[in-house]
Amino acid sequence: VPFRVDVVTIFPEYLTPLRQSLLGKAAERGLVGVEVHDLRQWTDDLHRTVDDAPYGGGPGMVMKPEPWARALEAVRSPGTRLVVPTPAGRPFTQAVAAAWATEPGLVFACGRYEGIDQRVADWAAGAGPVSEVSIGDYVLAGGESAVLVMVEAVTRLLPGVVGNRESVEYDSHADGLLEGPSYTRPASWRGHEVPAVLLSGDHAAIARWRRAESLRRTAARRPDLLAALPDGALTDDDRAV
Ligand code: 6GU
Repeated sequence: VPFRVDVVTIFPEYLTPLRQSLLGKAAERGLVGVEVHDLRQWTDDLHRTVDDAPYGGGPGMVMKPEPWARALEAVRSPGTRLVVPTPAGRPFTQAVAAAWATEPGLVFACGRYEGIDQRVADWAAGAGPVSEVSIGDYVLAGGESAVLVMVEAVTRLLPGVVGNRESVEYDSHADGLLEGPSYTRPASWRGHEVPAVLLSGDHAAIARWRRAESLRRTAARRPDLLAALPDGALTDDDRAV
C-alpha cells in the first residue's frame, strides 16, 4: 500500500474506529494500510507487565522500555517516522500533517500512565526521525485518541483519499486562516437569510467576501493565527477588513 500506519498500544480495541469512515474506505481501496499491535505481546513475564514506578518518586507509573524496544524492532522499518503522542510534545498542526503525508508511513507509540521511559524515544532516534507531539493544550489519559486525530488529519491529505482536492486546499488552516461560514438552501430559513452576495453570481465579489469573513473570524477566534502569518500574507484589502 502507498501509505502504511502501525499503532502500538495496550488498548488495541480503542483504535477500531481507524477501520471505519474515510480511512476505512481508503483502506478498502488500497491507499492506506493500518495495523494495530498489542504492546503486551512483547512482554515476557507472567503478568505481561508494561509499567513500573518512576525513578525519583512521584505519582503514577511509567511504561517500561524493553517491551517498547522489542515492539519497535518488530514493527518499524528503518527510516520510518516514530510518532509519540504526549501532552509534553511539540504542537501537531496542519503543516505537520502535510509534511507527514509525503512520507511512506508512520509508526505511533501510544503511552498511558505518566508516559514512556524517555530512553525509548532517545534510542529510537538512532533508526529514524522521532516526533513527540501534542494535539492541544489539555491532558488526555493516553495517546490513543490523539492517534485517531492525527491519522485522520494525515490520511485525508494523501492523493486519492478525499475525492474533491479543492475541499482540501480550502480547508481551515490550509492558508493559515480559519474558514468562514458556509450556507446551503433554502436562501431564507426561519428568519435567517443567506448573505446576498452569495446569491449574486458575482464570483469576484464572492471571493472578496469569503476572504473578509475568513479574516474577521480568524481575528475574533484565533488572533494568534493572524499574528503568526508571514510577512506579505495580508494585502492592503485584507488590512481594511
Ligand atoms: Cl498527543 N497525548 C496525551 N496523553 N494528552 C494530550 C495529547 C497527547 N495532546 C494533548 N493532550
